[in-house]
Amino acid sequence: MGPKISVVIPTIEEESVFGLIRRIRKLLGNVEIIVVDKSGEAYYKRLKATGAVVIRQKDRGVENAVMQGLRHAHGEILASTDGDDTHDISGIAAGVRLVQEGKAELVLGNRMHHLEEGSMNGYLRFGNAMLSKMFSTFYKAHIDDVLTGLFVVKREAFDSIRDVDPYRAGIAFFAIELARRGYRVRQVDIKYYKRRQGESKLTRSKLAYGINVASHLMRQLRDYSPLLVFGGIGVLVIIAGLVVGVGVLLQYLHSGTFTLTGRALLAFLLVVVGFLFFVAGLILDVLVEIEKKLMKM
Ligand SMILES: Nc1nc2c(ncn2[C@@H]2O[C@H](COP(=O)(O)OP(=O)(O)OP(=O)(O)O)[C@@H](O)[C@H]2O)c(=O)[nH]1
Ligand SMILES: [Mg+2]
Repeated sequence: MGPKISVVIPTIEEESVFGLIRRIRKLLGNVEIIVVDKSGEAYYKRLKATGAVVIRQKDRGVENAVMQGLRHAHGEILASTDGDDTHDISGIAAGVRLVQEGKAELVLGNRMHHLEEGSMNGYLRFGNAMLSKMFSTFYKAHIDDVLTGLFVVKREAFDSIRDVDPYRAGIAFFAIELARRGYRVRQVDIKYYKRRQGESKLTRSKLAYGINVASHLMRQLRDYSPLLVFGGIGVLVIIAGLVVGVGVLLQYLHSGTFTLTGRALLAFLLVVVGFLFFVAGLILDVLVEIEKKLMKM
């Protein structure tokens, strides 16, 4: 017998959920299925009849829904996939294998190599690519689809964030929070289908989601790689100072006179400020390293 698996499905009146539940059982056998529902009474009754655990969501947002479901889960390995049945659920089995083999604590289903025609528009593809690139750079991972709706996570990793209040970033919330705690994030390729039924529940907020993911990634950069940010700014300012100062030096070498006082002062200031930025980055970097060590204890 393999490990106990729990699968969380967020849904708002998605008709596809019923077929999805059947197929998950067929593919994964005896798994715990937890549906987090924000729909009407009739739909709720039909959900209960499937035998899945059904949680009625009181607050809003897909990340809150998934968080609630995961908090209720009993599995050793936890997973989540969208209720509109657009993600290829064989990705759950592949993700479980990677986690079991000890190769990652979080596995994201990467849809970008197998997009069904019409499943994702150009804006979203571009935005997703940008955010995934940022994520991969900051966390030294190789992720192409940080906005995916399918993921698998090891219980112990999830437990480290179970009390965190989700921010509005969809599944990227989980990826960011786990990566910043040092858990390894990998991906498995999955197919992505276009919606067969119903309408998008996130359409209006997609831009807001994207901006929020970007701003949280930037915050991580500021908090967690201060040497890169402050050191980088410092180096740029020092270079600017040197560029300004070189004219003063050339004049002095040529004519032996020194008339460009304002320019010299500016150059001097820039170099000093740049140096201070650099030192601040170094100090913050040491503090962050200490904090990271303390968080792991
Ligand atoms: N419980 C719950 N489920 C939600 C909420 N928002 C979205 N969902 C579900 O989360 C899944 C993802 O939402 P979608 O509307 O499919 O988002 P999307 O995939 O970006 O949009 P489409 O490309 O149109 O499918 C779906 O199963 C939704 O029903 C929410 O606030 N609460
Ligand atoms: Mg969808």
